[in-house]
Amino acid sequence: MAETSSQPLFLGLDLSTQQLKAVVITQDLDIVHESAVNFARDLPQYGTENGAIKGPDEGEVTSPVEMWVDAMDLLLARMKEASVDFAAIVAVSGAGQQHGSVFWSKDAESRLSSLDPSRTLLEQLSPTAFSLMNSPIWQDSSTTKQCLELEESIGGPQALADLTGSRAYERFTGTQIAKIHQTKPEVYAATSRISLVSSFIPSLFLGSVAPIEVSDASGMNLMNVLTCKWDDRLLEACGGSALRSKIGPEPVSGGSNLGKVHKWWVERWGFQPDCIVAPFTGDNPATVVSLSAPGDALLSLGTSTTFLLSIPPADTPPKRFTTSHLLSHPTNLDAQIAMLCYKNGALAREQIRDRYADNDWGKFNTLLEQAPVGNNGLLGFYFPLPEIIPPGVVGEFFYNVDGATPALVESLPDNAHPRAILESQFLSILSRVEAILPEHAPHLKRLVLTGGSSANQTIRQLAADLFGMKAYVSATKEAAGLGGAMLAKYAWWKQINGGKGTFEAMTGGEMPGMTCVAEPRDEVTQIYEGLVSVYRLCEEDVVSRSQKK
Ligand code: XUL
Repeated sequence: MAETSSQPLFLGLDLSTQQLKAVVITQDLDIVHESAVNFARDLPQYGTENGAIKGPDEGEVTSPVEMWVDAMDLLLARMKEASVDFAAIVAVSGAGQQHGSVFWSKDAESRLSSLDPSRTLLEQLSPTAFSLMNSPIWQDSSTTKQCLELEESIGGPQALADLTGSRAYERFTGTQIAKIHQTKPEVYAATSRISLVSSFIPSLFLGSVAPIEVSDASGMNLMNVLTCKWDDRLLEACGGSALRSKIGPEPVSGGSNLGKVHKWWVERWGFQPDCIVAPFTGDNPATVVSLSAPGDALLSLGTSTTFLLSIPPADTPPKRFTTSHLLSHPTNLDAQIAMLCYKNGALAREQIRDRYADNDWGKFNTLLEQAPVGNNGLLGFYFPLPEIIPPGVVGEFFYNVDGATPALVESLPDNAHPRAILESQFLSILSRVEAILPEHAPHLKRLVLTGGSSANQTIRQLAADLFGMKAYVSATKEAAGLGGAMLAKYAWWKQINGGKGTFEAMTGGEMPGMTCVAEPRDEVTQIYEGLVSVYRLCEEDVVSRSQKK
C-alpha cells in the first residue's frame, strides 16, 4: 500500500457470515489494501461454527453481536499493522449479510456517543449497549409461525409480496422481530433501536444508531418496496405500535451522507475528522453495485447461493413473485433487484467434497468432469440446512430420470455426487429465471460469477453451459467489500458535486476488471434446457415428501 499517499482513499467493509473484511480503494477503484478477520478461526472463544451458532431452539441460528464488535477492533489493528493510511480515507461504507439484526439497549446511544479513544469498542459496548447478545441471522428458520401470521394480516403471501417485494420468509427481519416481541417481551421492551447488520457498522462509525438503507430494508418485510417507506400495517403486525420508533427514521439511499466519523476513530486510529460515513447496504445489493451492469445476471457462489438481476426503471411496476425477492436498488430509487437466494450453497458443496472427494477440490473437479453432462440421468438434491427455495425442505433426495417418470432411488454411486450437487443447484435457478425476468427484457447475455466457488474453472464452465451465457469473473474476490467501497466513493463524489449525480455518471457504466472465463457450448446448453422439466418434477416430489415428514 502507498503508505504516505495523500490521494483520497475509500474504505468498504463487509460483515458477512464467516468474516469481517476491509477493502480500501483509490478514486480509480484500484484496491490498495484488503484484510479480514475470520470469526471461527480468529475468534474461536465465541464458539461459532463458520460464524454462526445453531439453537437452542429448532431452526434458530444466531451470531454473537460482541464477536462482531471484537472483530472490528481486531480488523482495525490488522489494518494499522499493514500501515493503512487511515488519514487518507475520505469516506467509509460497506455491506452486511442481509436480514441479521442487532438489538440495542436503552444505554446504546449514550455508550456510542461517549466512546473513549483509550479503550476498545468491545470494552465499551459489550454487553451494556445491547438488549440481545445473540443476533438472529439469515440462516435462521425458526419463525414459520410468525410468517403465517404476517401473511394472514396482509391478505396472503401474494399480497405481502406485492407490497414488500417478498412473501414472508423466516429469515426476514420483520418476523424475527415479531418472534422476539412474542417470546421475549422483556428483551423487546428493553430495546431502544433495532439495526440490520448493515446499519449496525455505520452506527459504530457515527457514534449514534444509523438509519437503515433502502435496499437492505427490502429484506425485512416491513417496507413498501416501491415507495421505499416503512408501512405502518407491517410495523404494527410485527412489533406493535412501539416498532416505528425502534426501527428509526425512514430508509435512506446508498451514497447519502450520514455524517462524520466519531472522534473515537480520529483519536484512536488517525481517521480524518471530515471522513464521511455513508449507509452500508446488504451484501447482495453491494455485489450488484460492484459487478453488474443492468441486464447482466449475477451468480454469487458464497455461503449462500444467490442469483441477482438488476432491473432498470420502467413505466410498469416489476413483477413480484412468491418464490423470488424484489429489492429496492441501493443507488436508484426507481430501479430494483430481483433475487433468488438458497441457503445450501458453499457449505453443502464442501460437505460433498469432504465425503466423496477426500476434502480435495481437485478430486471433486475430476469426478465432476468424468461424469457426462446430465450425470447419466442421476439427479441429487442436498439440503443440510432447511432450504429457502423450495421453502423448508431438508435432507438428501436422489432420482433416476432416465425412464418416462423420474424414480426416487436410495442413493447415487459415490462418484456421481459432485456433478449431481452442481447440476441440481443450478437447474433450480434455471427453472426459475424465465419467470423473474422483467417483461420485454432483452435476452441475458452475460453471467457474472462471484463468491468462493467462482474461482473453480470446472464450476465456471458448468455455469456457462447450463445457463447458456458467457461467464465472467471480476479481478476482485471481495465483491461486496468493493461495492461498499464504491458506495463510499459515491457519497464523497456526490458531496463534491453539490449533492447531485447518478452512480452510473460516477462510474461511467464500466465495471472494473471483468474477464470472460468460460464460453457456453450450445449442444451442452440444449441438454440442460431439456432437463428443466424433469428437474421440476423431481423438485415437486422432494417438496411433497418433505411435507409428509
Ligand atoms: C439473502 C441472504 C443471504 C445473505 C448472505 O437474502 O439471505 O444471501 O445475505 O450473507
